[in-house]
Amino acid sequence: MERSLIILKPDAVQRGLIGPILTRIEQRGLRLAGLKLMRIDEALARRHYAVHEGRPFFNGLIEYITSGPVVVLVVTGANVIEMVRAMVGATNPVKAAPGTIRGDFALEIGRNLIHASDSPENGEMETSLFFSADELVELKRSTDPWIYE
Ligand code: IDP
Ligand code: MG
Repeated sequence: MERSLIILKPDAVQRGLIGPILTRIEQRGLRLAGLKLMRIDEALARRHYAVHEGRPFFNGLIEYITSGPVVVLVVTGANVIEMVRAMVGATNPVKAAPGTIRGDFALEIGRNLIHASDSPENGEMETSLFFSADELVELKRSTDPWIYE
């Protein structure tokens, strides 16, 4: 079982895209473990994006991700890291395929709407960065046997 930490970035919230993006995730059948609206402060932003520290876009990235409320969620299941990354599309929306979230809704790399964990290890790390254990649930749905063989 993997966990993917997804962030609907401030541009997604401001543009009224919470619903359309969550709909894709829900319709795919992905299993939610956590979901909340929050503001990312500078300290959390720097920890989350620590790997990019020193890059020319780093300061702009911190400014962007802290510029307004975000929606954060955790989805769980086999292969969710790869599946969610495929749904999100390439980092640069110019290269993102139509049918992906960035390929359908975004134009520029600095306003690319959504974050998703890029490895199972980072999925675990990022989940614990954004959610305490008591904020996460084990969701059982009556539809599960129709989604998982
Ligand atoms: P990812 O979000 O697809 O995993 P990363 O390479 O991990 O992409 O970069 C993290 C975030 O940093 C991107 O989603 C984007 O918001 C921002 N970013 C990355 N490269 C650039 C750039 O060249 N200019 C502006 N922002 C960038
Ligand atoms: Mg990344």
